[in-house]
Amino acid sequence: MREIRNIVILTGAGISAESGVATFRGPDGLWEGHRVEDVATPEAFTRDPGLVQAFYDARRAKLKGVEPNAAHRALARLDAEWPGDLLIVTQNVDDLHERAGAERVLHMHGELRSAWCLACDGRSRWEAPLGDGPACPACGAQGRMRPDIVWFGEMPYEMDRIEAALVEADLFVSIGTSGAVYPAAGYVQTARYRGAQTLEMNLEPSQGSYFFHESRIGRAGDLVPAWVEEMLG
Ligand code: BJW
Repeated sequence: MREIRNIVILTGAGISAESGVATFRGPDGLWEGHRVEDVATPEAFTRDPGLVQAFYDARRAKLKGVEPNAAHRALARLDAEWPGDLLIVTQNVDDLHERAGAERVLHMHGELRSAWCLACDGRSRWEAPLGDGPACPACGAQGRMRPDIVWFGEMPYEMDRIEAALVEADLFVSIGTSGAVYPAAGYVQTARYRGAQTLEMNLEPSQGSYFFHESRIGRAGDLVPAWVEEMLG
């Protein structure tokens, strides 16, 4: 096995579940009660912007009441203390990695606390509702702000940077993601093909579980701190 210096960590909704943020799939998932096509596609936004804005306004408001958990804090510690390259690629649109103190974080599916102005193409930090059609702080256009979220059929952010990190990775770790959504679901294969060791930590085997060298099954809040201790110990 080659020495581990460069680490890429992919996180999904499962890492925030113990903080009280809903996951997507499964019995209590966010998609329960919503059809994906009704809220998470650009077509849905064109058809019914009020419904889509309300869905994201409610989730943005809920963020104020949640805190990072032991898994976020452990990754922040690894980020601070790991001497090699490290990149946390999160599919999550919450800001719990940052609030735990992690710095090397990339949000491939966008962020709830960011708004995208369709008039000037600018992004602004955003805490308030978007449903009432606020003006863009950059260009002043009224009612042209949408959630800065990557919907189905849209290109995830920073694909080149992610690809470059995967190619250089000695270790790829996936935490709390079902492996149902591409391109993130394919990252284990990219990293493994380039010689990385691969590890997943999830409540249950993910859809791509057989691509990983090792699967640890359990809660992120238990598994991730123990793994970080192994890495730094
Ligand atoms: C715990 C736990 C605990 C619970 N501890 N674990 C056919 C084949 C292949 C691809 C496609 C296809 N048809 C269409 C596509 C492309 C499409 C896609 O993948 N569709 C699939 C449905 C098949 N992808 C796209 O459109 C993407 N864009 C794209 O591909 O552009 C073109 C392109 C091509 C090639 C290269 C590059 C680009 C865009 C995808 C955008 C995804 N957006 C969403 C919603 C918006 C954000 C939001 O509203 O918040 O992002 S979908 C939703 O799923 C969200 C998530 O980030 C994403 C992944 O979900 P995640 O995180 O895995 O959550 P869950 O709920 O699925 O799983 C949670 C897991 O945690 C479970 O396993 C639990 O067991 C576990 N867990 N508690 C540990 N305590």
